[in-house]
Amino acid sequence: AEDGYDLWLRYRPMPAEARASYGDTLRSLTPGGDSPTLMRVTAELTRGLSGLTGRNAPITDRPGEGAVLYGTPATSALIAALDLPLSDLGEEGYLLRSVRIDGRPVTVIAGNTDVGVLYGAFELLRRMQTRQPIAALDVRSRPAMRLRVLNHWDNLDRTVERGYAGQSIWDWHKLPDFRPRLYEDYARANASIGVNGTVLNNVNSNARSLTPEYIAKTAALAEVFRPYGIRVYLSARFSAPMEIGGLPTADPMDPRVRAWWRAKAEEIYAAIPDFGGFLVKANSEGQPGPQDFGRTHADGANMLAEALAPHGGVVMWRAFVYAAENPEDRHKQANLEFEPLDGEFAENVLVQVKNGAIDFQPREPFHPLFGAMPRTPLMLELQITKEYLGFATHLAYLGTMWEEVLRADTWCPSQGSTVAKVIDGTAFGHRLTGMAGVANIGSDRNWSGSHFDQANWYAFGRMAWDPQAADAETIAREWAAMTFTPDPRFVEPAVTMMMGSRQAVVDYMTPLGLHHLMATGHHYGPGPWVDDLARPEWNPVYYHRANAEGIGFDRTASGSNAVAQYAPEVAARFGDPDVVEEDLLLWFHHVPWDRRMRSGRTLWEELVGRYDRGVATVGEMQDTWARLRPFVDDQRFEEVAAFLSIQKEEARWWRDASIAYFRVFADRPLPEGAREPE
Ligand code: GCW
Repeated sequence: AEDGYDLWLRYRPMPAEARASYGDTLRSLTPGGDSPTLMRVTAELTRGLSGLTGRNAPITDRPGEGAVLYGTPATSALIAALDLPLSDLGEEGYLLRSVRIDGRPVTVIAGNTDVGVLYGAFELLRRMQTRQPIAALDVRSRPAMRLRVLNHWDNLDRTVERGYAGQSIWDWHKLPDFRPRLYEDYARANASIGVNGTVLNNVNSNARSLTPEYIAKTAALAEVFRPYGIRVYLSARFSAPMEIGGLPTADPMDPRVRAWWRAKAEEIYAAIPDFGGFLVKANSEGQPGPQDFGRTHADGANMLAEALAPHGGVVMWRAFVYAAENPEDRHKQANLEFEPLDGEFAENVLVQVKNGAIDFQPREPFHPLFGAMPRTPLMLELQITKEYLGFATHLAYLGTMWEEVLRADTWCPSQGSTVAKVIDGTAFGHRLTGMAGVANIGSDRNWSGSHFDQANWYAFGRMAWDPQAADAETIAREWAAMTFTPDPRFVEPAVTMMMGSRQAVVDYMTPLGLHHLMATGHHYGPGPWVDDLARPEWNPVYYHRANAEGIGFDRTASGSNAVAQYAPEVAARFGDPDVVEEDLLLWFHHVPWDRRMRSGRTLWEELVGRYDRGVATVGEMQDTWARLRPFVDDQRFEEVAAFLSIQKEEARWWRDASIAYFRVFADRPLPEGAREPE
């Protein structure tokens, strides 16, 4: 059935001509070793070649004409003899090359490690799936980032925080003994896009995940993932020494607490020798942390780092903090807490920073911390699951959002220091680097809750491999070709639809820099009127600040002055309403309703226009999809079509509710031609 389970690893038969030519180029397999990883490579190539070309590729010891020879120089004399340029490919890079051995054409996949070879095998298959030539290959690639990690916000009871794809795929109850095929397919999918780590449990974490019982379960998953180059990590609850360790405190300066964490690390590494480390949400939204004991984030992180260091583990310490007691603009709080700690974190600590300062909104300016902590490795945290972009039913390709943040120029230390360069270490010479994505994976047959949300998982991996090179459109094209069909009559319109989809959500939910206007709790649907929540910064009215004069949050010197947390050049741009991009205008400025916009319309007219444009774009997406019917199987076609019609309804809902509400303040007529809200 075409239920989406195969993701982008969907090796359906090519058309006859292609089958013959690709099949002739790749006829047989010569593994250069028999490690667990190379056995997985053999399995994947076998599956891919037989699926795509319809021919079986026999396994041979000597590479004959059309062989694929794969392995490392360490385990294969044949590969060693080729004297390939592998030295600068690191531990995870790969080389694909068409060579001749004894006069016969052979395709080589080589790396310094078996995992590099695995990545190369997936690249070869990707080239076939996207119908690129493979007869004269000379490709070398290595990841620019060390940690490419999914963050599962999965609870031990199998609920998933902000998950819209069913239950958690981790069936804790049946682990460690029962390991369904699903776990291995999860690992295949991740390895195919270069993901090399996974944090199994929610950052709002339960200390039980660190008990012996759960360490054994985690070890079982680690065993499944290991041949695929994927390490497991756990979210650590800071107060665990009290909850499961029987200590009266979790103070990071207390020797008993330090000893407890050291022993815990030893226990974990005894079961999982390649355990990755801990992810920590501390002193944020009610989670325990070092500040409960009068200590800093650095004190807390360094204590855990000390426990993990002897085993090679890392701490990913989150900067997503905003305190109830702090009256400052929420936008500023992470910088206020973390900037002063720059330089104080241990060597194996990364500070993990969301792309924007508020919370995964449809559009945010880049987080000011990226230009403010040169002496600390900063990890970028993206949200693959669409908490604020319509859950799984709204089609929103996030590649464009992530490309926008990666390309944003922090101007720190100088022009051109993009967020990509900050996180990949080139801006400040850090070697410990990483990118995290909050997973959108669940137990739904299609993994992600919707077919198009698979693209966001895919894009995350591809972008984490090399953030400076990340190109949302190329990635969308690859994904669409692999997941549906490489026929350009499908791919081109589908990619156009994807590329415009996130802007459409911005337009119908939070245009022109508006943000955090969603309904309470579940974050689905509009709630710009909400102003009765316990903490001021939870209320949408705190963010839009609409009144009779205008709308928007003044974050310049006359307001919260959050702009001053950016480098002066960036602050100057964001801080000037005539210069800042209109898509961020109301993020930084409180703007009069009659201000002239670049279109010549007033702000009020422009606002309504953007809402209308968002709704209209969804209509166009529906039309596009309808035209693509001939290229898509019925099951997936119908599912996507049904979701698009939900999205259309709800785009209207957002538009109508927002316009009806803001109009009370604007007190101006709807622009000519605009539909009355229902
Ligand atoms: O976006 C908010 C979410 C919370 C989440 C928190 C965080 C895990 O609404 O559900 O908790 O961010 O990132 O810690």
